[in-house]
Amino acid sequence: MTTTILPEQLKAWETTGYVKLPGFLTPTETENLRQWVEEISEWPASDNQWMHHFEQTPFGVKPARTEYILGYHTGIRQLLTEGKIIESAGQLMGEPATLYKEKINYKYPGGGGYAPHQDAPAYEFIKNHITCSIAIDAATPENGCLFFAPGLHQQGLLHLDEHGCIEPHFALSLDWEPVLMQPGDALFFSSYAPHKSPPNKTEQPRRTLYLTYNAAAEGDLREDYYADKRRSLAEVGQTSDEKLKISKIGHFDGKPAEQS
Ligand SMILES: O=C(O)CCC(=O)C(=O)O
Repeated sequence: MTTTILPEQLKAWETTGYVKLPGFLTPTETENLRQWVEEISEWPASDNQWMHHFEQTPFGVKPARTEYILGYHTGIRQLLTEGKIIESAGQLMGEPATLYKEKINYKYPGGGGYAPHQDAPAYEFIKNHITCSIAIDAATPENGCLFFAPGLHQQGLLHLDEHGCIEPHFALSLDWEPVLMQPGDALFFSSYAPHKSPPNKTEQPRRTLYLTYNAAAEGDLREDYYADKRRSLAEVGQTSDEKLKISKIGHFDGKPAEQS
């Protein structure tokens, strides 16, 4: 099934660098996805298959993120690589898309937020990419939804600090808009769209699936990306820079932890 992005949605995309598509997944697809995410969150730790990352919350050590999931879950693979998500990414990019990376951010109660950043510096190997986030739980400012500074996605990299995030003073000068989501809503955003999110102050998780696509013409770079990321996280594991442990930039404001 193909979803066509409407002209007013394309306009919002071009003007702001992001666009929300409410009710993008059907209720059945949304429920399947919720069950798959529950299953995946319970997969045991693995050194060379999927990658789990944990964080210390006030309620104990909880999963923060799982990535590199595709090869181990048929339903997820089909959802991400066939049909309306990849087709919509291609429509927004103006050319066919291929998957670059996939992750679930769980943001359990007390889970950390993310400092203002653009994704582009974290994702090497490609110039342009688009991320599609799909809400598994409703997302609100209270439980840590994304906030965007609209209209800056065509200005390249903004002022960055030593962690690869947007320099805090500059970030304070921007106008940030929350993007509230319902389960099954999709939000597509440019790799240059500045965004951030607060911690989860509620008693329920705020789980979101993030799928990043690049132009197929630039090649299938997913394995290269993950090989490089595993190498760089292993190196960072030897240093004291805790902030870098779940990403190649230091945008995670939570406390990375070992699985308990
Ligand atoms: O899940 C969130 O709250 C923000 C995620 C994000 O910006 C990221 O993982 O780069």
